[in-house]
Amino acid sequence: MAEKKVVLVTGGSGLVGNGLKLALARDSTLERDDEKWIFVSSKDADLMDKDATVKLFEKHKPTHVIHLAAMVGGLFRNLKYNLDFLRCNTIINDNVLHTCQEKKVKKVVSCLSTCIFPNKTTYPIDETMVHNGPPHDSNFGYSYAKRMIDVYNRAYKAQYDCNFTAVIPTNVYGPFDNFNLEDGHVLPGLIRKVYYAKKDNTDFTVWGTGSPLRQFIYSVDLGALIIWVLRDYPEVDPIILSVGEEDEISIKDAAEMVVDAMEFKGNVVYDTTKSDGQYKKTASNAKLRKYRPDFQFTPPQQAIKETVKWFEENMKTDTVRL
Ligand code: GFB
Repeated sequence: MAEKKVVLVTGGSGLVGNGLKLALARDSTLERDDEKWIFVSSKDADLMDKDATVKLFEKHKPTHVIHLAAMVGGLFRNLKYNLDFLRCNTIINDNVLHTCQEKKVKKVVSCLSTCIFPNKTTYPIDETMVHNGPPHDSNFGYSYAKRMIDVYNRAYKAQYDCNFTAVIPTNVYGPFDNFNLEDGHVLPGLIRKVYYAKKDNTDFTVWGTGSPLRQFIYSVDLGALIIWVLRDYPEVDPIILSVGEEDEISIKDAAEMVVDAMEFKGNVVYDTTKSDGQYKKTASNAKLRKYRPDFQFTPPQQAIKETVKWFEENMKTDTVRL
């Protein structure tokens, strides 16, 4: 009888945590009888507190951990709170990873982000480039805290032979995202703004010029890939989880997809007084394709439509993070 696995997901109530739940629900072939999945959030334990972290692990006795808990935000929130992003994420990561080692967790998958790569870089970015220079100034706090997870993973491997690794997703979006204008990311921001432009019969204002380029990954696809990393990815070195370079689109393209998905007929205007942030952060998914040449990403038009549907339904029950 295979030994029972207990998979603890920190940050389980967020965008990526729900992406995991939706991935498991979407594809029954991902289910395993010997796995018990536990999704926890800051309501279950304050991971800034080491004792609370230990108590959480002693309660659930995880054999595997997917570590998603973090202080996260879009460009505009990062611009304002770089020190908070640095401190909070460093403390959380140290508490969680050290408790994983102390409790002999068999495998840990942590979540980084493509915005942590060097600002001055050649393209496409790949996994070997994480530490090759300072990140974009807009989010250096978050970026250095996240980069340290990769350093932690190598140190835990060297000193304790721990099997800790990390994934590097590009811009994630989907149901259960943060739709708050100041703190959220671009796609939820666009969906929220079109929703109110339709409701109030006003213009739809896109921030910036619309020219920056992004690779967007649907949270449900990301969830399916993280489950694969947990079960079958053998390396400590991080792996970029993204659509291909050729699937990179502009903010303007994304705005137009949201307009189509929501059948918005009003004016679309660009507020160029707002920052564009990084122009591009094109990442290679060659390493992922080496392992998973078969993986099919959800077409963005369909993924945006599913996200819009979730948003509109949940706006009726007031369960959207606005
Ligand atoms: O997702 P986002 O906020 O962050 O995207 P980044 C910012 C880009 O979208 C800028 C434009 O070019 C903005 O001008 N934009 C247009 C908007 N309309 C909006 C809007 O309504 N809301 C927002 N937020 N942007 C983040 C990092 O960078 O990437 C985070 O700061 C994280 O740390 C995330 O790693 C994945 O993609 O620029």
